Formats: sequence, C-alpha cells, structure tokens
Amino acid sequence: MEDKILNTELLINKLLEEEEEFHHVNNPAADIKPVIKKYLGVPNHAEQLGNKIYFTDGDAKVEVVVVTDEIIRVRLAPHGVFLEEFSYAVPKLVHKDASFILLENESEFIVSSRVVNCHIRKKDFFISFSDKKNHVTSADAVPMHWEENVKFGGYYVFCTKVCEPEESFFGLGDKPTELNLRGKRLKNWNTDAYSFAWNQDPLYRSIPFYISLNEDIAHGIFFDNTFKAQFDFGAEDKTKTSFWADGGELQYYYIHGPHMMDVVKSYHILTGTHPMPPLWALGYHQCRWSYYPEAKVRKITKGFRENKIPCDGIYLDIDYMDGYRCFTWNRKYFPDPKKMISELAADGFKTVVIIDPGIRVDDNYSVFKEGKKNRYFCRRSDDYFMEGHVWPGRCQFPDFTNPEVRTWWGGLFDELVEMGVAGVWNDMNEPAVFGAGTFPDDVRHQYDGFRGSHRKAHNVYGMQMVRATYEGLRTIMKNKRPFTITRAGYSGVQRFSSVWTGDNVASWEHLQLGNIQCQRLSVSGIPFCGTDIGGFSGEPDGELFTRWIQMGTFSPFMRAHSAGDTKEREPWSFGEPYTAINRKFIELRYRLIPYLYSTFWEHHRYGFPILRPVVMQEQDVLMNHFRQDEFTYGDKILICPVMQPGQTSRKVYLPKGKWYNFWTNEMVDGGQEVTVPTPLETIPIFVKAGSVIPEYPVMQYVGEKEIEEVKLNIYYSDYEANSFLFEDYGETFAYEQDIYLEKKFVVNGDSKKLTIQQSMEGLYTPRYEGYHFTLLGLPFKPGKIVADGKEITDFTTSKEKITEFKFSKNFKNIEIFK
Ligand code: MIG
Repeated sequence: MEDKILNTELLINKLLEEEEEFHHVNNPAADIKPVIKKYLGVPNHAEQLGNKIYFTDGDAKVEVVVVTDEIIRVRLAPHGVFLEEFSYAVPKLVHKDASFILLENESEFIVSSRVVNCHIRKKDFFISFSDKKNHVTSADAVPMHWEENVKFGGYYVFCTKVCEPEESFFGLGDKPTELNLRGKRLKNWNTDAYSFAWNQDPLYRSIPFYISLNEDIAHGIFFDNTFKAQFDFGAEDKTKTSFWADGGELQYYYIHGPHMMDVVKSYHILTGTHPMPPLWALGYHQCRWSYYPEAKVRKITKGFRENKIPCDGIYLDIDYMDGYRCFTWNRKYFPDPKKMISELAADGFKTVVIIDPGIRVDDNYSVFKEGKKNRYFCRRSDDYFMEGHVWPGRCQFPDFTNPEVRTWWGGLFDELVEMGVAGVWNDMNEPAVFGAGTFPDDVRHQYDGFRGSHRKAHNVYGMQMVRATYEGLRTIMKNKRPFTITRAGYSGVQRFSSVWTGDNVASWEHLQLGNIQCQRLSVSGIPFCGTDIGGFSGEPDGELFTRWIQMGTFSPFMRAHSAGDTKEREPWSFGEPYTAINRKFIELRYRLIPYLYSTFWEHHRYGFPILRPVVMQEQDVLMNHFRQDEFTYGDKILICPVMQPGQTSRKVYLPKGKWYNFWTNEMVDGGQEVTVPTPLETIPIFVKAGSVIPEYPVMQYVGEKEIEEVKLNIYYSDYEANSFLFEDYGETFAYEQDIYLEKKFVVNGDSKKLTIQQSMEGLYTPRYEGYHFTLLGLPFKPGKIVADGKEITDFTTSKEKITEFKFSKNFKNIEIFK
C-alpha cells in the first residue's frame, strides 16, 4: 500500500507542477487532493457520555470504553461518525461494574480503570496503556490512521504500535508457523488450503487476537474487524507492530494481563467459551473420506470392537449423500440409514455426518427449492445469484449471516437427528469454491441487518454456518448437547463448535506443525481442536501414525482422518507393534476422560484453555517464549510429543516445581531440561506433584458400562496443591441449571504424612459409590491410614511403592501416616 500511495503522490505532484504552467479558469477539480493516508491530528477535546469517552481532533473522533477493569476498547471514526455497534465475535459487551475516571494534565488525557490507564497524548493523539505502576505495556508508534477506499467506500484502517526489542507474540488462531509470531507478517482471510505448507498464510480461520509478552507482562489486542486484515509483528520494521484491515472500523480491545492466562480469560469474557461437549465427544473419533457403502462402515466399527480399540465417533464424509446434495442419502450405499445408525449406536458408535454450504442448483431438490423460494441464497451486487462449482456441481449458497436463513438451516437437521445422527461436520465453509477459491467481493450479505459485501462477511461466513448448525441441532435435540465441528471460523466460533486444522499432510513436519497449531488455537480462544491424525493427504508409515496417535491422545479433540486416495488408515492398519501401542494410547485417552472433562469445565466456566504452551506456565523465562514442543494438558499433565523418526530419547523442559514421570513414577525437579527415553511405546508424560488425577476404567466407548468406582491417582507432594473434578450427566444442559458437582482436592505432605481433603459443591450425585485410591511417590512406607476418623486396614503397598485402598466418594479427609 505504502508504495502505491507514494507513487500516486509523486504522480499527482508532477501533474500539479505541469498544470501550474497552464491557466485554469474556474476549474474546481484542480484543487481536489489525491487519496492519501490520514493520521489523527491533535486531540483538542474530551467528552464523557455515560461510560464512553470521546476525543476529537476536530474532524476524526476516538471513542474509549472501559469494558472491565482489564479491558479497554478503542474505536476510531475518521470523520466523526461511528458505525452502529454490532459484532459476531462479541455478542454482548459486558460492563462488569467497570468504574473509571477521566483525568487530564498538561500533556495527556488519562482514562483510568482500577487496573489500566489509557493515555491519550495531547501533542499528537498517541494512545498508550500502562498498569498501576505506570509501566507502559503498549504504545502507539504513530497515530491511528486511515485511507479512503474509493472503490468500495469506507476506509483502510491502520494501527501501529511500538514493538519492544524482546517482545514476543502469540495467538492468531491456526497460523502454520512458529508459536512465537515475532518477526512475522500474517493475514486473516479464510482460505481452503489443501495440503498447506509450513508458513503458508492464510489458512482456514481468522482470529484477530494476539497476546504480547514483554518484560514478564502480557497484554492482548483483539482487533474485532472481519475484513481482510493483516498483522505485522516487527517484520517490516523491527520497532513496530501493526495491524490493519481493508475496511470496517478501527476497533480494538486492549486486554491487560499481567499473565498470559489472564489475557486469555478476559478474551473469553468478550467472545464466550465453548459449551460443555457431550462426554462421548472426548473419546476417539474415526473418520475417512469416505467410508461407504454401509458394509464398509460396519466393517470399520466391527474392527474397533474386535481389536478392542475404544472408539466413540464414526464419520460419514460427502459420499453418503445423493449426488452430494446436503440432507439427502445415497440409498444405493445406505439403503436404510436409520437402521444402520441405530445399530451403530447400540454398539456404542455415534454417527457424525458432513454438511457443506453449497446447495445444488436443482429444481427437483427440496432444499434448493425452499432456499430459492424464500430468497435465502447469496446474490451478487447486480442481483444475480452467487453461483459456483463445488462437489454437487453448480451451487448456490445460503446467506448464513441472515438470522432467518440460520433458523431455516437449523431446522433442516430434524430428519438427520430423527435418524439418530449425533453430530455434524461443517466443511468448505471458508467458503470454498472450485476454481475461484471463494466468493467474489461483490456478493451481498444481510449481516444480521447491518448489510455488507463479501469483503465484510467472508471471514464470518463459516462461523455463521456452524452457528446455524449448532443452534438448529440444539433446538431439535431438546436438552441434549450437540456435537459440531467446523473448518472455517472467526473469533467466537468456540461458542458453537470444535475445529480441526484442515487438510494436513502425512509428514513428520506436519506432526510438528499440528502440535504448534493446537497450542496456538488453544491460546486463541479455540479450545476444542485437533489435527487429522495420520495426516489427511499422503501416506504415513506405522511409526509416524503411532507417534501421531500418541500426540492426538492429548489433543482436546482426537480424530483420525484421511483422504480417499490413501491406504486404509485405522489404528490397526499397520500391524504389530503399532496396533498394540495405538490401543494402549487410545485406552489412556479413555482413562483420562474425567480429567479432560474437568479441564473442559475449567474452560467453559472460567475461560482457561485446555492445552497450554510452556510459556503460559512460566512467561518470565525468556527461553520459554521460544519453546513449542512441550505443552500441558490441563495444568497437571505435561506432554512432549515425539516428532522425529527413530528418536530414542529427547530433551524435555519441565517448568519449576516437582514432576513425576508418568511411566516410571520417578520424581524429577523442574526448572530444567531433562533427557527422557522415547521408545516407540511411550512419549514423555509428566504429572505435577500434588495432583489428583481422576481415572475411569477403560471402556470401548463412553457409557459402555456403569462406572463402579473412580480411580484417584494421587501424586505425593511436600507442598499444598489443589485439583478439581467435575461431574455431571455428560449429555444434557442441566449444568446450565447448576446441576453438576465440582469437587476440590487438596493434597499436602511431609516426610511422615500425606493428607488428602475433599470438598464438594453442586447438585449432582454420581452413581458410583467409591474411590479407588492410588498413592504414588510417597517418601515413606505407610503404616496407618485414617479416613474421616476411621482407620483403613485394608490397604496394600507394592514393591514399586504404590499404595492402594478404597473408600467412599464422600470422604472429607484422609491421612496417611508413616
Ligand atoms: O474438497 O469432504 O478438509 O476433511 O474429507 C475436499 C471431503 C473436501 C475437505 C476437508 C476434508 C474432507 C474433504 N473436504
């Protein structure tokens, strides 16, 4: 842009010079200035209207809103007129009793909340933020600026901030590049990116939210703008961080930390969290393009049960439909889908079906007919229909930004639900169009009454599609939790869906990339994420597949998927020893379901991500800003996937504190790198001292058997540590009526004693009666165990020094003495 403008400027100056040689008589055109970037001038005025404060340079206006103590929103109106407030990302701007004051001194205006100060410099309209110790965390490097968009109207809008020498950057969703975004320039424009490569940009999702970390203080910037947007983290000029968009408003939220976790939690206050998933969705999912006909599907599901490999989800990709027409069935392949789905369900499989946005232009097809009659399909600027080719052939596309269309779309799922379908997979919703890539810019959208071209709606199209899907399913399924998965998304998509990282490749490099992408999505507000285990395109060998299953065991969402032109790709496809190892890890996934589910609750209720990069654990250690292999799964279990072939050992960094090697129960001091053996059978897994890790018995699918007891693995520590367990029905929205149980465990020990306390809150009563306690890492041989005042005589201690006993789930206090 810069170049273009300079050139225009030169050209016009030249023209003006030339023109001066002529004499103009009454020619007003000679005075019209060319379109150039304009910067905010000098703020001469501050005015408070309710909780909004306005500053103006006489023409442009800046609005500052204190949203919470930690969140301040800034908006710019180039000629003083703000757009009407509307955001798909932020459904409701909460003002959590945010009190603030407006101050003024010689050099600046200051809007001050209880936590943050927003400074508006009088000299030049620079905006900066500081904490209560007057430490500046974010500062403009130039004033906010804009440029008129002659072709479409509105403005290109720009914000440029100072980039500090040691500042690191995280977030932005699914970017396939290093975790730390320092030195990169990235673009948000949802794109179908088949077999994407390292550093390819953009991919499927647009999450205009980043976290900055500098001198141990984190803050976030959420640039809530749906237009094509770019971020530059010191790439063009290492002293500057910029973000800009092709249209819309320059509107961003400054989110104060000081910890990265605080920033993520506050971001979730704005954009919402993921609803509790149905418990089965935390199991293993098997997918492929495509399992058909019915006999094939049954062969696969039978394979799981015969091989005793747990599995909950089975997917039908596009070939289940009749000519790829959404909401139809190919009756040759699937003569009686209802019967098939119910028989699969009886065997513990939930069926998930794909639904794409493209609706075949076909006057004999009811979905097309309804959409046409009701004018639900997108149109071009001159009122032609938006037509393009996708799988069904020539298609039109519902305008999911229209609430009426969303309601209609949601209702279309009733037949599928009636047949027993448990989940829906939304693909191609960037939206993808063969040949053209996506829709042209001039396509019109209703945009919930706020109207816009595709330039404005493109990045939210997929999110609104999966929203329509989720809301429709929720209505039809009554009180049952739907499961949805989407490829495209925008900030806030987590309120409606899980995501997968799209069409990856069966390579070791992609295993690494997947690891980074899941961590990045997690800190970007998208907790329920996973990769296509094994790689979508290409052929993994047994080793790569097994390493991927091992990593996927610790992805919040665990699904194997592959393209149709690849070899069979089930967990037993590679023979031994791979099958046994894959089974062992998928079983581990199931054992840890209560732990994952509790972590999910922490996300849903409190806004914590499920996966947490090491830098989030210890942001004060500069080295950690560059670590991207290790992550924690919840806050108790640290994982370091093996991402290279033939690797027999690897270095793992453990944050400070004490950790137990999950495989050997050996205790290791954190705050250092340790070398861990990595035979194919294991990957490095460490559990934090003091953790209580709940465990279910291995089942072939969630709910296969009644749970008779829950195992509590208790890792000794000589300092106090808390753990949580969340329990509820696992499939209804009763938790919204507070029907659940939140248990808290407090573990503390010394050289002669370990105590475990439990407290509970909530209205739910699980059906099992007791816990099976497993104590690990005790520094003494237990002589006496007292539970709620009663002595337990029936305990064992193995030669591996593991002590086991049973007691009631309602215990309050257990003491283990030397
Ligand atoms: O043009 O439905 O990313 O998971 O299997 C390809 C077929 C369309 C792309 C998805 C992939 C899916 C495939 N789809």
